[in-house]
Amino acid sequence: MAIHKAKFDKEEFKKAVVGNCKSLYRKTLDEASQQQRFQSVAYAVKDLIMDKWIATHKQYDKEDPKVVYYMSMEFLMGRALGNNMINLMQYKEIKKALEELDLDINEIEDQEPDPALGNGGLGRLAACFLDSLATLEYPSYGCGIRYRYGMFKQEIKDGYQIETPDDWLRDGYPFEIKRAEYRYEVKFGGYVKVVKDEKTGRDNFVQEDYRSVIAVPYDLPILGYGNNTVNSLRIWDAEPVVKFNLNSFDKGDYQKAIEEENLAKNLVEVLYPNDNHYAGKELRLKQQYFFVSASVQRAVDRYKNMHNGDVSKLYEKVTFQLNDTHPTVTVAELMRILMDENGLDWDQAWDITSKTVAYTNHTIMAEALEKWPIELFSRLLPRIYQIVEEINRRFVEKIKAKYPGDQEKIRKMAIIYDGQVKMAHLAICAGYSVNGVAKLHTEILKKQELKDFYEMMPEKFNNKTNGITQRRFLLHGNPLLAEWITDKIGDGWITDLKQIDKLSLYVDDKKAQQEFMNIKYKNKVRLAEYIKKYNGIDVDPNSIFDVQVKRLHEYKRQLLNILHVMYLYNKIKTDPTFDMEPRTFIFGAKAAAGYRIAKQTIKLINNVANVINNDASISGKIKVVFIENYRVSNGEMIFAAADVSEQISTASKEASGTGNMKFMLNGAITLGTMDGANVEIVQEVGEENAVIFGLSSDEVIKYENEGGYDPMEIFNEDQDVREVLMELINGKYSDNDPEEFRDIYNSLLNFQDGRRADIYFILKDFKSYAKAQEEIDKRYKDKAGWAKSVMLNTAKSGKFSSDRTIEEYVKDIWKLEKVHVEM
Ligand code: DL6
Repeated sequence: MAIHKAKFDKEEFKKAVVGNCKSLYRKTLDEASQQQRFQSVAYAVKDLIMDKWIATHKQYDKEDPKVVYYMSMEFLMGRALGNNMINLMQYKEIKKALEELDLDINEIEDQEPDPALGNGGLGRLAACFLDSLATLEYPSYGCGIRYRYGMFKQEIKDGYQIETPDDWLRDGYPFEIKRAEYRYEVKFGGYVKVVKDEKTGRDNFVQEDYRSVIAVPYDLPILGYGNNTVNSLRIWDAEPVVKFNLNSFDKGDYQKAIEEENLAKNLVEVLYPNDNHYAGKELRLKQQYFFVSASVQRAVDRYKNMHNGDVSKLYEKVTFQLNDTHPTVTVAELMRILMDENGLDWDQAWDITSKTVAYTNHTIMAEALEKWPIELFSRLLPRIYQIVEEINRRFVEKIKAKYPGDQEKIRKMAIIYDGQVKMAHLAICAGYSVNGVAKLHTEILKKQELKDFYEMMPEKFNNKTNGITQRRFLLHGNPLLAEWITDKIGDGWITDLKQIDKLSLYVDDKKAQQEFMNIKYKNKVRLAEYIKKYNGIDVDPNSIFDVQVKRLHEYKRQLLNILHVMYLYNKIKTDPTFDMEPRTFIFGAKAAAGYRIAKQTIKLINNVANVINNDASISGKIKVVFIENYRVSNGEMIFAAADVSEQISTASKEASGTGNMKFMLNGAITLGTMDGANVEIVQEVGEENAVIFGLSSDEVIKYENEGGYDPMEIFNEDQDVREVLMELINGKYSDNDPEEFRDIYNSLLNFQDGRRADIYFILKDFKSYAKAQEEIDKRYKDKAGWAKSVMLNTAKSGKFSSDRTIEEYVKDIWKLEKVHVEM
């Protein structure tokens, strides 16, 4: 790939920063606040982007390439300033220019709010994909929602999670531009009137008595690394149809005007803070249809403008990738636009739609599967519901034809059944591709969760193992290691991560090992300083940094981790001579606001931290830290500093994971189960360079199918486990209220609320996890062996670049051509 580095005029840039400060704030730089300085710098960087952004879209208009629209309720972008400087290949130059203005780049970067328009892995994956698409010169749009408040900010008070609003737009977001020229009306509610067209005799379907909002897009630039491509992330804001609805006043319809005002205001207010969990809220369905309708209307209009108004070959130039089922109304909305607004008949519209929409599944967790009650769905989206009903009717006919007399198949596969609209079934029925996100996950989909669909339409199913962008998670997040790698093997890895394998040559070289570990140490010092600043805890950078950062969910088993810490603490207390490498257990996790057990787990981790960190008798052998408000920006620093990457989900539950890849890239050893992409990580790096434990996915699935296991047996037979569990309810970690952790205790041992005990096999895997932890300790004692292993993790991470993933999507699903932008 030819890398293009644009000329940088330092003096011009400095002038722009000073000028921005003057025109935005009527201030000189030294008078300005840090936030104002950040804004002044960000606008100057945006200026460096604009010409490329214009050129890219001119080129797209000229060449008319096929475009992928990545439809996603979530884009967890992280900060843009540093990333944009990196992708412009001007990080060092800008840093120098800022120094000359007496500005420290780290402080400036720290002013930027993380645009946190996502919950976790799903949204971050979308952000990595956009980075890779632009770097690989593929035409794309990310389509989403401009949530007024992003993912909540987490504060920890007395060990409890407190959610506060993330007002990321408060000071204005410098990189976005409002595209008021692309406004679309989106209609909700009312009823559908059938009007016969006198001339054609066709039935026209007209929505009447509806409420509507105007969708207005904001574009954020997505820069390719070292090229001129600047794609767009298009996020939609909602405005009332007419701010002062004179029309409505005239008609005395004051109520309608108020309702529309409120509809617009509420629609984009918040991102639902649920990860892998479906909440079934009416507003959520409104949000889905809102951004889908606006995005599809725009995509079809753009296509028509370029093809003399003829939509019949839309699929040749447009593809919609559905990021999970959240945007699945795309299917029916596209049908509606093609039929009701462009006069196509059903078969034509279906032919186009089913060649245009593709679906990615990101979870097998039953509680994440979206099903909408037909009452709600049809009330909110009456025309869309009619279309879904007809899709369902035809699909059921097909099922009947293929499996005559098999009512069971219809029960399991119909789109509408039991009074619900099943979004995954709609996506699979209409999509031309269905993919999972890691090999194991795709196999489980085919054999278990989506077995019937796979049997009926095997040709649609494929795997695309997730990836991450090395530009953010190594080049930006770990500059010391990035520079060292470039020094050793050149900078080809930045756009071709496979090349990082060249580091394998150095893994036995003592000097290289020393250098690598020195960098790890410095990164640990950086994180230790952060922990001291925000947690007030001293941690020793010479201890093993053992890290679990990700959303808090029972299946991810942070509980297993902290129970093991409690067990280890008991061991040290009973035998003060117990020999172990000092360990710092680091956690970071947000829990969904209404997820009781997850929030209790956060409290438990903090309480355990409190007891252990204040016990001088264990001479600092263990420390426990809970990092508040884990997000992309502090994540970058955390990955760089980790020795051990905790990937301990119940096998079969984590579709892929992407944190596991970020740790690996930064030289950490995976301590994990054979779940999600861990399986492929182990394949790449070799079993001897990871530590694997626990039930396999087959074993878990077998237990599940056969009704689980009895955790009481373990409780009765294993004294260590029993001791730890008793500590959950004897007040050892909850002075004020010994009952504080009763729910956690019950979840492990008692059948309750219709749920089996220990459904995530924590006690079943406990001993094997404890052994794996001993193995980590043993391996760490062998300094050279450890250094070799972590270096191999970095060296063998080439497969896990999102560039590879995107090339696979392009080749197997999207069939895009590259567009090279010359300037
Ligand atoms: O594919 C991205 C990411 C995976 O790495 C995680 O394993 C998976 O849990 C996550 N899935 C979701 C599903 N959410 N819903 N609905 O976030 O996707």
